[in-house]
Formats: sequence, C-alpha cells, structure tokens
Amino acid sequence: MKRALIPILGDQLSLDLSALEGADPARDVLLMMEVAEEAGYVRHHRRKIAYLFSAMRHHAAALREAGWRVDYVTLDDPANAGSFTGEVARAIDRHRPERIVVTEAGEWRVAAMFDQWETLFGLPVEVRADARFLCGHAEFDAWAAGRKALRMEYFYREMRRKTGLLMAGGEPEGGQWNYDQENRKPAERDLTVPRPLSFAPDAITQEVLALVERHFGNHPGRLEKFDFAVTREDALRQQAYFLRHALPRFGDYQDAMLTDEPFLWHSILSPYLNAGLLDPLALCRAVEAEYRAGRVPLNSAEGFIRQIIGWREYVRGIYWREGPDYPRRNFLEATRPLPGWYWTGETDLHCLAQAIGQTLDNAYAHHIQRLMITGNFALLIGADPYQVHLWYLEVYADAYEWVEAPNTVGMSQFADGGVIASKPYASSGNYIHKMSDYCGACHYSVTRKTGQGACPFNLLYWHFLDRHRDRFENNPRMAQMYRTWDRMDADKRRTVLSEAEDFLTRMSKGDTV
Ligand code: FAD
Ligand code: DLZ
Repeated sequence: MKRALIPILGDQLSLDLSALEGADPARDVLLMMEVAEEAGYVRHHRRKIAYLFSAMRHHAAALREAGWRVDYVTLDDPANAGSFTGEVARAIDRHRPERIVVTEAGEWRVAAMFDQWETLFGLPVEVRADARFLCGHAEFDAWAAGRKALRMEYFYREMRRKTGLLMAGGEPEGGQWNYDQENRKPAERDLTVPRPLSFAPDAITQEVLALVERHFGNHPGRLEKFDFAVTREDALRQQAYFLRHALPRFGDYQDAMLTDEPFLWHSILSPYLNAGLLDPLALCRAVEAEYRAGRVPLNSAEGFIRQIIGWREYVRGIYWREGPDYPRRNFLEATRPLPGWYWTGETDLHCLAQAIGQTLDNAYAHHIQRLMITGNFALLIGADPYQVHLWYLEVYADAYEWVEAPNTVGMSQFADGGVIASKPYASSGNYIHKMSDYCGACHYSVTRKTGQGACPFNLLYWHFLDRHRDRFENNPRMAQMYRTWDRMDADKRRTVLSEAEDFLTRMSKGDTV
C-alpha cells in the first residue's frame, strides 16, 4: 500500500477515526495543525480555541502513545502557513506521501478545500465517511426523499429502530416514542443542582491559555477559570458524573432556567461529543443501561437519547441535504443588526443578561437559553439571521456549522422557511416566566403588557405576529394566537405596536434596553 498523509482536524479527535482504518503506523504520517484560518473564520470564543488546541495537543500525545507518527504544527510555529491547505502543502514537502486520506469535513467550507487537494497536489485524495455518526448522507437523503415535511420525530423513530435503543420487541419502551410532555417542569430553587466537574489546567493547557491570550485578545469570552476536560479520560469522567448525578432529573428539568445556574441537569458534553473525545452511541448505550438498572426514569433516558440520535443526527442530515447556501437563508427577510450587547451582556433584560453573561463566561448556554432567550429575542426583533448564525458559531464551545446552522437558521430563526420547524419558536414573556425565575429579578415587569416597564418580549411578540401575518396566519399551529390578537381592543393593539416600535428604535440607536 502507498504511503499516506492523514490530516486530522480539530473536530476529529477520535482514536477510531475512519481515516485511520487500515493505516499503518510504520508507514503513514498523521498531520495535526493549529491554523489561523480555522481560529479566525469567525471570532471564536477564547475558551473554545483554548479547549480545542489543548484537546488537539493531548490527542496528538495519545496517538503517539498508541504508536502513530504525528506531525503537529503549532499556531506560533514561524513557518505555519495559516491554513489547512497551506499546511498540507508543507507536510507533503516534508513527508513525500503518495496519497492523502482524510475523514470528511464537518462543514461545506472545509469540504470545498478537500475538493481542491487532488488538483493542487497531484495526489489521490480519499475522503472517507465520518463513521462517528449513525446516519450517513445517503441514508438521510433516502429517508427524506418524497416526504412533504422532514419532521425530526419520524427520523428519530427510525434511529431508535436502527440502534435498538429503548426498544422492547419492536415497540418503543414504555409504549410511547416520546416523553416530551414530561420534560417541561420549571426548576425550583431549593433543589440541589449538580455542578459539572472542574478540571485544573495541566502544563499543556497552561501553555495554550497563554498562547490564546497572546493571539486572540480581541475575541469574545473569558478565559479565567478555564476548567474544560481536554482529554478523553477526563471527558469520560464528566460523562460518568452526568450519568450518576444529573441524568436522573435531566428529563424533568430539560427546559428549566434558573438565575446563576448555567448548567442545571444538562450533561455539558457537547464540546466533547462534537470534537470526538466522546462517542455518541456509546454514551446513549450507557444512558440506556442506567435506565435498565432502574437508576434513571424513562422520561430522562428517552429525553436524552432523543437529543443525540434524534436531534443531533437529524440536524446534520438537514445541513448536508440543504446545501452550502443554508446559513444565508432569510425567509422572514430580517435585516436588523444584532445589538452590540450580545457581546457584553449589558442589558436590563435579566433573562438576556443571564444567558449572554453565562455564555461569555463559559462558552456554554443550555438549549432553552439558546432557543427561547437569545434566539427568541433575535427572532422577535427581526435580527439578520446570518448575523445571528455568526454569533452562535462564535460564542459556543460546541459550535460547528453542521450542528449550529440548522439549530440557529432553521429552528431558532425560521430563516429556512420551515424545513426544520413547523412554526417559529416565538414567545412572549409568559413562557420565560413559566420556565424560569428570571422575571422576578428583572428591570421590566412580565405581567405588564403595555406601558412603563412592560416586558419587551410581550410587546415584540405581538409585533412579530402582526408584521408576519401574511406568512403565518394560515398556519394551523398559530391560528389561535392570531384569534387572540384580533380579539384585542383596537386601541390596545395600536399601543402594543407603537410601544414595540419605540423599543426597537431605542435599541437600534444604542440606548440601554
Ligand atoms: P444536553 O442538554 O445535555 O443534551 C445532550 C446532548 O444532546 C448535547 O450534548 C448535544 O450533543 C445533543 N443535542 C441536544 N439538543 C440538540 C440539538 N438541538 N441539536 C443537536 N444536538 C443536540 N448544539 C451543538 O452541539 N452545537 C451548536 O453549535 C449548537 N448551536 C445551537 C444554536 C441554537 C440557536 C440552538 C437553539 C441550539 C443549539 N445547539 C447546538 C443544540 C443544544 O443547545 C446544545 O447541543 C446543548 O445545549 C449542549 O449542551 P449539553 O451538552 O449540556 O446538552
Ligand atoms: C474550530 C477550530 C479552530 C478554532 N481551530 C482549529 C485549528 O487550528 N485546527 C484544526 O484542525 N481545527 C480547528 N478547528 C476545527 C475546524 O474548524 C473544524 O475541523 C472544521 O470546521 C471542519 O469541521
């Protein structure tokens, strides 16, 4: 077999990566590269870069220990060419390979680079499917073909059948596919909330933290108290901790939000799953085992497994099926710039200050904060969905376009016109009040619908429905809300709309809102 160069990207940190299948440690060279282009295609949160570079360096050490030859290029290597393509070119000069083998990229932008390599380098390039996902592109497309609507629920059932997870003789465990109705308890402050494990930076991480400080000072987010897992072993420790301490209540409190509690009963495993330190299917099997052992209720086990073999696989399928223009979609023709305080958290809206502040601190917010606080607000004000997409890609440690764009552009901003969601995730302050304790500490009053101190979500919700009436009035899932709006006194409707306009004008002028 001919000598191969095997590039391993920052989100390919798995020991059983498909590119390594059949490779020979004595003959082939693995290439890992920290490059300015990847660290700078958006202004990634500094914690995200630190996590990834440290995890890459630890992974290189693990690969070497397993017998592989790893050529690792650091960001501050003076000869660093600054891009994947530039570094592969330099590595070809160093190692004279006869072919390149690589696992498929996680986004269109990088896939387009791979497409050029054969011509550029005059070497055969083999791009292999990413076996860390359950559902390949052809399988997803076959599932989607001929369907009017691509709803996650039906895809998820296929994945349950395929994996056998939570199945009982061909039927779903407990008789229902989905226990979503049992995933919506508001959190209560007196419950003891588990804290994720904290991993003290070792010498490698400290070196990376100093490098990120030097090179990415103008990127958002805080580096202080960095405590991510950066090795497979530590990521597995967080997994085990989650299974024991948080999973039992994950189901009940999946949608809950509490002031100064960023993590609640969530797993905080997405950065590790998406970079390859953890295996999604093995995690789901471990979750099922907890249920079968009677340590975890069914609504928790099913709710968690649904997120991974359902949502995670489904959004990936949608991303690759919809094509490279997907992040640029703008069904609602929204053009407002995202307010500058999305990068500081300085707003009087307590829920937003919490979600954004925690994001800047931790490069993390849980799903309902992303969807119903920052996402909902951006949707209601008519923010440009491409800008919103860039913000999410920038600020979360788990953000890669294949998973971020469908969640943001599709689920949260309805900019794909309903490929993912059957209706927009728009809500007034009532939902936030029901699911959190945020409103109690807010400058605004959630119970005020108009007038001094009225919750902006209340005003903006009706403004959103009113300005998009043509698009949504015939959507059966929204008809009730239009009836409620139409029943409102005409003067009140005028007041709501004009106060919403005032709010938008003040916000766009840069006034503190
Ligand atoms: P948990 O709540 O513990 O859930 C377990 C796992 O399920 C997660 O680790 C994740 O792998 C998976 N999961 C849950 N929901 C989703 C979902 N909707 N799509 C895909 N996987 C899911 N997730 C990312 O991994 N990267 C992103 O860039 C990202 N961007 C998002 C943007 C928006 C606007 C929204 C609404 C959601 C986004 N999500 C993204 C999905 C979800 O918010 C995160 O996966 C989750 O918050 C990660 O935290 P956790 O590991 O504690 O998750
Ligand atoms: C996100 C990221 C960053 C910040 N830096 C690097 C890097 O320097 N080297 C690398 O191999 N990968 C990095 N990544 C992850 C890549 O952007 C990711 O692999 C591609 O988006 C393909 O999914």
